[in-house]
Amino acid sequence: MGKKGIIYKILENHLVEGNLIAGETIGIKIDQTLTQDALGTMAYLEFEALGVDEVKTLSVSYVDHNTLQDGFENADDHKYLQDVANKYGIYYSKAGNGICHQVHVERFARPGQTLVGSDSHTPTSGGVGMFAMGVGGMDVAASMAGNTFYLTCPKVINIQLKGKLPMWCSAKDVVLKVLSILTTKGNVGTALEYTGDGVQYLSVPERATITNMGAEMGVTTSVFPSDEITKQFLEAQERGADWVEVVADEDAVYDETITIDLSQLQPLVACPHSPDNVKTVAEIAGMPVDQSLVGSCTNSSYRDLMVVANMLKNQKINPNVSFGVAPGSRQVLSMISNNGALADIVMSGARILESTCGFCVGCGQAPRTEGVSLRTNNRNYEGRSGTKSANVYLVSAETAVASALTGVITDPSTLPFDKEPIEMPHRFAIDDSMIIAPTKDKNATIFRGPNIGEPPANTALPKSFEAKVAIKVGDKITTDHIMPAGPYLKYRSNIKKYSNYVFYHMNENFHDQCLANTAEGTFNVIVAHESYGQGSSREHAALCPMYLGVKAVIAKSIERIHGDNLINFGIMSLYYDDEALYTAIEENDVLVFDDVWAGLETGTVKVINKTKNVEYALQANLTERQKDMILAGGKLNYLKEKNNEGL
Ligand code: MIC
Ligand code: SF4
Repeated sequence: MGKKGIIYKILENHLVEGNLIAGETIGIKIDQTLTQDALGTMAYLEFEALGVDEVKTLSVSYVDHNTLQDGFENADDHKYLQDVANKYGIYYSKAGNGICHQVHVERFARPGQTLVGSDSHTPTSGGVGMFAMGVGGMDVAASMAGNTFYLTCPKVINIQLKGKLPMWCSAKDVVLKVLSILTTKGNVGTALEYTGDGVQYLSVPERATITNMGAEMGVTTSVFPSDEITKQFLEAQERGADWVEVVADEDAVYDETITIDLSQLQPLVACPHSPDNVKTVAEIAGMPVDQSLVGSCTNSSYRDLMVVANMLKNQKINPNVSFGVAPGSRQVLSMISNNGALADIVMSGARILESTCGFCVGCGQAPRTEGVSLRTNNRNYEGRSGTKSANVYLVSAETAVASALTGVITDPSTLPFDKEPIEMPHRFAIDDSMIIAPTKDKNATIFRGPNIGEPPANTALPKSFEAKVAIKVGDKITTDHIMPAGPYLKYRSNIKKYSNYVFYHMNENFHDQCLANTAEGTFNVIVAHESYGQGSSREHAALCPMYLGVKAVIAKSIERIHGDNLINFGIMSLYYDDEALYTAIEENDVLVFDDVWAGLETGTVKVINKTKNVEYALQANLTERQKDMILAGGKLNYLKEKNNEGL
């Protein structure tokens, strides 16, 4: 047959329903799932609500986000997660074992298989040739229960990598280059497949850096081939048996091809406040730096930390810079401590941080007021660092260290020394003692601290109702805008409490206004423009608005994971093309939804703006299944109804 790329080959092997035609809905079998704690508690509460006695997938529950423990909440959540994992057959990776995506690549990811994870950077495992997607917690719960996973069959862009990177460029510069081309908008329904002769020069961790940041483009997934390099990596992880070759057919057909000549790349940087605001480091060189941090699931592998250590050997961090390093996993940390690299990092004046998400999700290391912070992570949304006025620049480990040494933003290729080549280890340090295998004891009791609530129930969508425009927002609203993380992260298991912070940094009164509207018998809607719901897969950005009586998001376009989360919680996503609608509609306008059921049936929902006295025809774009979920008031109700009917 021929003509297939890696992505369609994997999808074909997992296809349960539909045809592999870009844009069509397909159902696939899921082999593996992952969760992290900040979204895991809700996902497992949802899984429990489905009433299944054991997971049907290879599933891993990681604790890496909420590890600050400045109160009982995090520790309570950890205990709940460990108990649930043990009972239902899920591996539990304890706090301290590392960041979910780094550890998953090391210990679990398998070429040719499918993975869904309740974290938008799940495609990191695409670095070993896996079809890995970030999804909402409810979708992970449904997959663990053995349900088919439905997605829009993506169109595939082939990124052809040619040649070899210059000495001071690395994988981060490659993905920033791709971001500068594809941007963070308009990539819904697209997947990226990396091929070309340049691939052979990239190690698995470097490939994982690249697939990781596909999340920032909003693509469905990014995948590298599984080749000799993958085989060597898995063998070095004592997982040689997990290797299979997954490569594209020579004459594979793609929807589009982008060629990147690696040899022509320069060190790049994503400037505030969007990962696609890409410039060359040389363009902004010389700007004083307050903070520089290496870590996160993007750049914290053994390879990255060895680059850091080699560059810092016998050097001192500039006195004006606070330099921190968070090794991505316990494996990485143990290897750099055993080979002496950690000592080189410590002696340079670096701060050693825990192997967790930490600063990347705004838990600690907030920069000073208007500070300049260089970070190797993947998101520099305004305020995510914990300091609204700070300017966060996303860079490679090489650029982060070069700048920490000089005190100003520095292109590493201007340093007066050469970069030492990094050899990938023939054997990684393997010790899975912090990954607890489940006993599947059906009678085990599950600890539920006071922070753990029930997932809030929604009711079926009313046929006709009135709703107020509770907020009107602009382009590229991220789920960090909708549902801030940082200090509020610990309330993820407590929807009532967390709902206080919906849109908190945009309108502090959003929560109170919404509840005041519902008390008067009026629901709420959110009006947005392009690319609503970028970034994190946090389903709380749908779940908490649902709790506040939001029935619809009216937008020009909505990003994939968030769009699915809205449907999972019974919130209609309704689309317009007409710019005039967006210009005229205002906060507090009263909208009348009359026989919305009929509208969902035809695909066009008619809404009367009673305040402005005009009628809108909004597009619903729902599949039959999605429509049924909306009518049922969300996926949980839908799946329960389906199970009761024996479907
Ligand atoms: C992120 O990087 O934004 C997070 C925190 O990992 C999120 C998950 C979350 O909000 O818990 C993500 O990427 O999905
Ligand atoms: Fe954690 Fe940051 Fe990666 Fe999200 S992007 S999983 S917060 S390290």
